[in-house]
Amino acid sequence: MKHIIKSVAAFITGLVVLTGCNNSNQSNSKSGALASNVAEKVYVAPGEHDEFYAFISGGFSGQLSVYGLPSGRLFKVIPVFSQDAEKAWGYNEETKPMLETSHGFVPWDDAHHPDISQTAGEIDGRWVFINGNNTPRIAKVDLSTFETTEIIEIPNSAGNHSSSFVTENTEYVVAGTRFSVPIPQRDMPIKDYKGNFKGSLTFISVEPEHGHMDIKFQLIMPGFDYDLSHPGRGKSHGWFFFTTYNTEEASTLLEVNASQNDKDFIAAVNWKKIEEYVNNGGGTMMPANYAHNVYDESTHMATSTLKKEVLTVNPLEVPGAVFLLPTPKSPHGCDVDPTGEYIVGNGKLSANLTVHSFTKMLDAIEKEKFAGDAYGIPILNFEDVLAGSVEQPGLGPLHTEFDGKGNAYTTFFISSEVVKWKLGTWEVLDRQPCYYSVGHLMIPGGNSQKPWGKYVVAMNKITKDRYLPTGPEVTQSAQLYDISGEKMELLLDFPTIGEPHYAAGCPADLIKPRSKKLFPLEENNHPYATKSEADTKVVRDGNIVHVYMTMIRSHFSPDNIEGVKVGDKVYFHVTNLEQDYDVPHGVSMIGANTSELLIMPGQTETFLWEPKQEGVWPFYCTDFCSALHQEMQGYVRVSAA
Ligand code: CUK
Ligand code: CUA
Repeated sequence: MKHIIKSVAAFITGLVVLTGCNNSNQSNSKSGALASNVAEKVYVAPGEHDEFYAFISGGFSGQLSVYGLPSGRLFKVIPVFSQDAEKAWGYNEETKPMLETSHGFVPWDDAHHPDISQTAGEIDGRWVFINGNNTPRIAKVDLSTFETTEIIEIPNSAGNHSSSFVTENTEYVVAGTRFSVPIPQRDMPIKDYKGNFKGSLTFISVEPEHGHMDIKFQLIMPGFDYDLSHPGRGKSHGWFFFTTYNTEEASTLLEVNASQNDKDFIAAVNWKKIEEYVNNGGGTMMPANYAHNVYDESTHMATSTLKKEVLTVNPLEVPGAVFLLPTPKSPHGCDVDPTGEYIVGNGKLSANLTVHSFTKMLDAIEKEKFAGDAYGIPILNFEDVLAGSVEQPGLGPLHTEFDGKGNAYTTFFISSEVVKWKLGTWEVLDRQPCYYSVGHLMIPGGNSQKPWGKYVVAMNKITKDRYLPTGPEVTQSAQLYDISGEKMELLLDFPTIGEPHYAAGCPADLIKPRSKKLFPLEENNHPYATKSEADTKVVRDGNIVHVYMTMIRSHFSPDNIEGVKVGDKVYFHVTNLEQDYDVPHGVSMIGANTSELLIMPGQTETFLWEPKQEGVWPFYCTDFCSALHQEMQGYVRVSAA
């Protein structure tokens, strides 16, 4: 056995070396000379488990995918802001409400930044939050079921990009607008942007036990674009930092490109102060439309509620709550180190990487050393808050993560590399090429007080020749590096779903013990649940027909249904009576304008069928569940209306 593993490992190593040698773009790279033990470092033997979970965003697929590290194996794709025929997400009657918004049913979004909940500044493995950029939303995925259980729409927001990052005790998940827009929305000339369009930074409270989300307040900000954010931690707990661009407040960025401000800002927000203000009755209720969708684990059903108002706060009403830190030049990522002292502004067009000091910021605020307040908000002096800068580390810095050993890792999009540098001395320690044009990177826990600084995953924007060609569209790609030693070592390429932006990771041991194996039948509170075959029935109510159906290895009950008419709306409410781990059944109906249902043990799901033609129409189980799976089938007789 051991011998086989060794030779498989050697074979994989051989492949990696070959790929590396084939690559023209890496004369200075070490991947052409990978150490012989590289394959063993990512090899997880059959039946063994990976050490880490990685949750990688699916970008424009609207999904979140779950990988193991170090193997790079894909375990699951969780539909969030998408319809998914595999799981019937957004197709069955139970989950359709999850995709409702104030604009109606929107079964798509652009999902960028997953962030795992934290307790006392450390990843706790309970929930993953993720943003939808396009129709601004924040979703919560429960890591006991790996299902999306809540989605809240963000009013007065557009682009929703500097989202969804959590504070140290998951007090809040925070969502920042990308675009400034008229607040409240109204018909007005676009050219009158300046002074009229506003940004919004939304603080969504997270109830500690079940994670129920609610918008606590919305900070109405100057008309910048807000790019990314991160919470303070440790000494800077209670603060939140946001990068901005278009501080010119221009309606077309062509103009900005011509007259680019030398510096944009990192907005520092003392959310504790605003929370106190709001708790004392501060702020203004404003009309706003937004949907709040909740999936109930006990009924296995979602409900969508349209909310009508939101509490807004003007920062000028709360002195000492918001400050602007000048930061060159079009900063993208805004990353805070594990101690909470350093705030890294990744200026995309800047030659150097700017790092601000939280201590110096507080000091300058205390001494009231301000450079001005052009927007009514105090602007600090660049020199007063600068901790240091990494000189010419690379081109096009985007994002930074931390290993908890005093090192930072920054991605450079243009020079296509990850650069390791030292916090405090700002010296560059190592650099490794990425294939190609890296966006985000992720160290498990790398945006918490306690990173597990063993691996970094780079998520690349361009794949080109890294895999077998698949026509014009090639897979997106991630790369895994070992960062346990002094030098980074490339271990693995693995394909990803959609466009991965950010990812979040943590040790599997934080999640595995909480993982649900099935849904106990006695706890199923679905209003149409059928808990034994004896209770199955077909009930007509006008032209609506309810089929109370059960499934168990390997038959449906009832399996012959008569009395249905053309033009009826037939709801199949199907309960899986199994109580064993990993025995789902599926059900599908010919001509149904929906997907199949894949129903977990103890769960009830519903699909709607509207028969258009007389006849006798079959249905069958879609999931190979037993030796008699193929026999798991039935008929519905449809008569003339
Ligand atoms: S963004 Cu994609 S590479 Cu949405 Cu976090 Cu920087
Ligand atoms: Cu049940 Cu196949």
